Amino acid sequence: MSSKRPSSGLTTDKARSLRELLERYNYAYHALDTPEVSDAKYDALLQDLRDLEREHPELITPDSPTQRVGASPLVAFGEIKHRVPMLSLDNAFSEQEVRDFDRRVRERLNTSEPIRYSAEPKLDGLAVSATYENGRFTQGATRGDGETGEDITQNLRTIAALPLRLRGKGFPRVLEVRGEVFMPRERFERFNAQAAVRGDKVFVNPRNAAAGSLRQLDARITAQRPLDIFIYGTGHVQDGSLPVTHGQTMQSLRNWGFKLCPESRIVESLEECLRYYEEIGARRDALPYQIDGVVYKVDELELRRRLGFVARAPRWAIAHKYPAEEEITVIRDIEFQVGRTGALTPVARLAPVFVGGVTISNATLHNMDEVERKDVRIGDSVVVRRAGDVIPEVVRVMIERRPASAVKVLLPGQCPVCGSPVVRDEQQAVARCTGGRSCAAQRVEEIKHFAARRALDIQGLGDKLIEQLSASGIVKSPADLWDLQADQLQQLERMGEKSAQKILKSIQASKRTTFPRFLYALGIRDVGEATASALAQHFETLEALQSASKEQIEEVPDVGPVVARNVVAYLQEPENRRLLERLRAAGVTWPAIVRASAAGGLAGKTLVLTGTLSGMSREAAQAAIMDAGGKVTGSVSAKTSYVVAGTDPGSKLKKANDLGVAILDEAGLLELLRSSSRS
Ligand code: 9MJ
Repeated sequence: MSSKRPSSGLTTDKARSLRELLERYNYAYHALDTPEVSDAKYDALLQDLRDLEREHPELITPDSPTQRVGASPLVAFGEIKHRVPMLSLDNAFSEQEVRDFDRRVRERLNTSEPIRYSAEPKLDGLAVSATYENGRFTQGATRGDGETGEDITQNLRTIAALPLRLRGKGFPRVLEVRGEVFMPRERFERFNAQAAVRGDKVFVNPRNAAAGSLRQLDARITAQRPLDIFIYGTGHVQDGSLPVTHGQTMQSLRNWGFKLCPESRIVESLEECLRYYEEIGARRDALPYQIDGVVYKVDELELRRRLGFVARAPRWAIAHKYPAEEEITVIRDIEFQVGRTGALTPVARLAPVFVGGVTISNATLHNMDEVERKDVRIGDSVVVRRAGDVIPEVVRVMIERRPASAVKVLLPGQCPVCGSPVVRDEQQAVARCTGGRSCAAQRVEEIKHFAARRALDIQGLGDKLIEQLSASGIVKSPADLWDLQADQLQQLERMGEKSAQKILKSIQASKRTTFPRFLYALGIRDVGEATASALAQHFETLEALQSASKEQIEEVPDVGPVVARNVVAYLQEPENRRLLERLRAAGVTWPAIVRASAAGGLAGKTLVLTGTLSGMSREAAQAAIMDAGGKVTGSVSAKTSYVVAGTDPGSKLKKANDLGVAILDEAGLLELLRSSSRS
């Protein structure tokens, strides 16, 4: 802790300018629903001011943004004074801060027992209050500054999820509930897409869409907005009583007709809170609404009363925040990357920004159609998004911030890497370099794809290394990998003898593969893993596939004329034929594809599962095999009929290879099950 020092003119100025900046951002965010900075940036500035004020308490003014919550009411709405203040929540940005919170709670309650909490997603919407008298909805209000909110009775009334009359009985004569109004993600996207078509204003995020919709003076406009509401607490209660815990109160509210968040639950300890945070975090993107954290609230209302609150936040609750998934930054440049099939992908070079837990400086713009549809220009301020492990992307442009100097990008006529002409298909959004393997970028990407985990899975041969090998001219084609010598590898930067030997070894090991993986590794346009697998199952051998006509290839399930044409074109190309010959000569092999026996399904067959299956659980696969009459065992022997290899297979795959046991991938297993049930 730093000691408190007297404030100088400089610190006074700093506090003032921070306040002015925060006021401006606050007004733009709350009153205009048009944020000027991201939430994370705002939070960081507010934290700076809090720190400054903690060190120099004499600088605190009553109107400092640290001393109030939210914006003052819009004058056009009537004001409503909250009979019970509408509290906001303190934030925790780390596990440690949550542990500190729990410790403070137990210290104040003088207990070492675990505390029971309500754990709830923290919706990113607008907090509201709804009052019922004799079971009828009479008044709706925003939080406003926590003491006084805006009268949005007519607007709230338009939200279908909010009951106008309570069901059942036993509710207090006067009952005020509190909750969050939000726009579900899917509805938000649909709404924005329609607004864009009409040329109307689009909302920056679902939160602003909800706030902007509720703040309509004309409730008929609100009624057209796809809003939803979850109730998460109560306020003023008169002539009647509620249960003694939050959990039981929520159950009563549910019975009276309120909509609650289905993910909320009661947990028994701090550790369970932290597990809840991880669990909800992992599913964050799959939830139908936007959340920015989870909330933990002491469940027992008597304990809450004893804990009380400080300033505007209760001591009995805390919001545990997730890293922001969307941020605002500036596009410095737009460049084109050339992929394996020559496709040109526009990539935005960004002013570095911290989002989704990492700093990013590039985001994909997918293709030119997307650039045109979103009207993205160099110099634009944009919302970028990075969620989970997905590639960061530009979500939308903040048109209102476009500088006069913003520059449109055009599709280049020539490949930026090799100079070959670029063509853009009439129906296709994709533009392609026509250079083929004469283009260095396409060559490198072909090798990367070939070596990738789901293809030949050459461990240790990463993208960077392939780029080095390609740039130095040592490896020009996937087939060159088998001619690599240790001294060639050792010439490269940061490559010792040991690493070089290890890579050579894994290149050798990758020779033993499966037919589907091999087909996929070739990188034939539009032939993904599923198609590769279907082709392998159907033709069984490379020779059979090579001599098949386009029409014969079209007979494969789910293979259409375009894919069939691409396959034939690839296999007929002399350069590709040479590549296949060289790969076979280098010793790339796979076990023969074995078909299911015609009679009796899988009766008498023994299967071993290894690795992770993407489309089904191991239990489901096991059940399906047993249903078809087969047996599943844990270890591979010469008697094993098939080894089913998912991603990251273990040593069982190697053993199967060594023993010459037939290997299926997931698609192969499905095909086997299908053909067994047919017979
Ligand atoms: C949200 N935003 O989902 C609270 N909240 O409780 C939940 N907000 C809250 N609870 C007391 N689930 C004050 C705010």
